[in-house]
Amino acid sequence: MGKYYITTAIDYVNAKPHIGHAYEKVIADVLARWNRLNGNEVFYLTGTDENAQKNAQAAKEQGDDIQRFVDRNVRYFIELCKKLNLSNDYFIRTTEEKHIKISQNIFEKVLNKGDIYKGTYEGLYCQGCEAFITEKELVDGKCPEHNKEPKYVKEENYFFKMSKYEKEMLKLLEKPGFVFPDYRRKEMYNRVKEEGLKDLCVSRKGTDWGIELPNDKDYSIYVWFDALINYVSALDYPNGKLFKKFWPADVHLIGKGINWFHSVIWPTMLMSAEIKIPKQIVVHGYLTVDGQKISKSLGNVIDPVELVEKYGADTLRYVLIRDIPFGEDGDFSEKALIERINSELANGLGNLVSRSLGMTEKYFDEKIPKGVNLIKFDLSKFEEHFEKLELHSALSEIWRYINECNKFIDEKKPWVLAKENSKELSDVIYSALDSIRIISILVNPFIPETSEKINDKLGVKLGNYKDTKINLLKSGIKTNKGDNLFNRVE
Ligand code: ME8
Repeated sequence: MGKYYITTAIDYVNAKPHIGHAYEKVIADVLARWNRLNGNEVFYLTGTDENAQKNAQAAKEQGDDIQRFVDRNVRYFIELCKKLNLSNDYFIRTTEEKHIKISQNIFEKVLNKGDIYKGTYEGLYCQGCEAFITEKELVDGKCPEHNKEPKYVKEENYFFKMSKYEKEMLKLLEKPGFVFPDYRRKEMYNRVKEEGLKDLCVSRKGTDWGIELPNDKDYSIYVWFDALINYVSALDYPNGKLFKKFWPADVHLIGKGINWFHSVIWPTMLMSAEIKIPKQIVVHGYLTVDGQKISKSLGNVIDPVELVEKYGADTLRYVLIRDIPFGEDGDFSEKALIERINSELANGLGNLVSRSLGMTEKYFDEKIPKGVNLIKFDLSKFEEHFEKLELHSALSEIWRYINECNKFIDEKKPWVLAKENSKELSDVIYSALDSIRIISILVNPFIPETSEKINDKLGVKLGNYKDTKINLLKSGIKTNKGDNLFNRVE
């Protein structure tokens, strides 16, 4: 049995969560559950990035006390985890005492190593990114990510000698592996190669929000420096049991806009602090809504919690994964969601389960008949897709299997076999039920609640991935058809 530590980005709490946040958390949950299914010991971390100036700014704009504002918004993110049925093992808040202490410890470690010095910062700062930004990165004088003009700042500040780690960084990014998809690695490699690594400003002066510098009360730690540390503070670095067991992380899952922070800044911080670097940074694309960038001013910010309340967690989880090839940008629309519910969830999977259990009820007195599974399906493609993080293709493989099963029933016509008193009937029904059992395992990482419901109907327990072999379903168990898994939406 191996270990698997997966993290998501921690979200800013200047507003409620949006569908992009939900998307990332669902992908991480699919990977966490897939690893548990394969017998690994998993730690799945998510949480909130609370020390940012933009959080403080948003509170002030709403005339609220910062702490109260942040506490209130964090609740929406915790609620989202529950609503989406995420299996996270911890939810870190960067205003937690332990995180504050550990961030200060690491800052001090880097300082004592001689990797932090005082200097003057003069330049542009984008509050949306919470990052210093160069003229070169601007488009029409604005930050392209946030479409806002950056602020000019001139401050005496503390700097981290990131430049010292340039060679080591190039070596890390030189070959495929550290960043996935590989074109995201190349982007980072080329940027370091072309621009070189400059020292990084790691403090902000005179702010009334944020973690105090351990060596200077007039400053707070630059929010990205503390935010990245969440991945080790959550595990109680340096002596915690969790840290010893789970670090280095197997996957930091993040969106494409924050790749530089994770694939370049974070490793250099770790190199300086003499902590092992994570195994892989996995970068997903951005969601648009009805073809447009998610933005408050466009008024297209969809509340993922409302979607779950309307359609159910599994439906939203399914659609988010099914519609978007991993790594690419993708679009979310309620119309596309409804189409998928009707065709793939209600008709495809829902129909297979309800007709198979209905016939078990009718012909076998609600008991699983003796038989052999005649439906052959090769899972190697499914596994391959999963390993390559082609999650949308892994799902379409499962649906290929579901369609095979439905076709098998259509062709065998159990209702005719029943009339003819044919011996084949029990094999046909057994085939459908045993296949449904296997499908309940396959879909488990994606739509866990549905997976459980199928198991309840069959009267079995989920089992591990290795139980996806055929003919493991025991006969004689009492089944329970119950309600439809999904209802059609008109
Ligand atoms: O960046 N589609 O927080 P955040 C998909 N606090 N993903 C999106 C997205 C979209 N439209 N918009 C944003 C931060 N994301 C920092 C992270 S980690 C130590 C600190 C992704 O709330 C984004 O790329 O702005 C990031 O991975 C996550 O959502 C949180 O974004």
